[in-house]
Amino acid sequence: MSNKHNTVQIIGVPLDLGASRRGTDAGPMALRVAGLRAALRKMDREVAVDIDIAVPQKETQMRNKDSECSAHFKDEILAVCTDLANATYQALENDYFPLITGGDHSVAMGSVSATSHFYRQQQQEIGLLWFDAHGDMNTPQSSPSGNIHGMPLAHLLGNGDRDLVDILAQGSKVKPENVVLIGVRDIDKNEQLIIRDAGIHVFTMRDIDERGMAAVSREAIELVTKNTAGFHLSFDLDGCDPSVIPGTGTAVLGGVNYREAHLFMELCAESQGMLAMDVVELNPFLDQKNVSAERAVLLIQSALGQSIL
Ligand code: B3U
Ligand code: MN
Ligand code: MN
Repeated sequence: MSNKHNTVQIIGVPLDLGASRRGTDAGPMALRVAGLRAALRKMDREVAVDIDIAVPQKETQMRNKDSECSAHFKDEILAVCTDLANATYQALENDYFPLITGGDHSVAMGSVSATSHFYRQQQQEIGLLWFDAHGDMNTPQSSPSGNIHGMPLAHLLGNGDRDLVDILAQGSKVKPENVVLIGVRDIDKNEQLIIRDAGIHVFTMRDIDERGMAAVSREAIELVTKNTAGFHLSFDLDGCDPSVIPGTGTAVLGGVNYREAHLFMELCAESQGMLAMDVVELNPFLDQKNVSAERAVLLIQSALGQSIL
């Protein structure tokens, strides 16, 4: 288990069909404007040619959000995630480190499916570290909103809509004991029961308050690396406090502060176990002069091994 993928490949997924609010489709662009590529080059990282996944705009879809439907834009999101899964798989085959820039969090159904499938071909399991204010454990049946960005983790664990579960390969992509949810503070009523039954590890903001970010992060990383080839980090920017990341659609008070987020990223880098990474839910239309994107770039640098000294 080592992070030998020195060449990074940025895979942009301008998707906002999984959320009610428009705008995360401009996330990959905002990260480019904030200098993501140059920041990686400054760290002596090779950066492969970017890939952009084609995503339809809401207004071009005949069948618009339907209040009867329990998983809005399912067909479109399934197609995007399948394309993304193929692109991420190809990046891993090329020995690149895939850096997936969203886009709403639905994209993780594609990216994590690829990391999982790639390592399962080698008879290895992956860990999944899910940094988020939310649980993302709803199914179409439990969801209060019908928004698929509240459901990706459930689907990666094998629950929910069959087509979304079966992206790239049939069935669940991660074992619950190898999954850690961290930073959570906003869970729906039905989702609470689902999370309790799922058998995944959860560190809430209360755990971080009581034990400190260093101890919680170290335990989380230990859990996702113990019996695995390494871990996929799925980083929802709304896990950070809204004062740090104002540019996100479902901000929740009381999140991880700027230094804690860097520490988490630094510990991820130090573990040398990270196999791929998503950075999602950036909404530049809600941002203040692109500061959230600029901070996200700095956090990505920490995750990829930038140290202070
Ligand atoms: N749990 C709610 C809200 C939500 C989940 N993820 C985000 N928001 N970003 C839902 O709609 O499932
Ligand atoms: Mn999320
Ligand atoms: Mn979230």
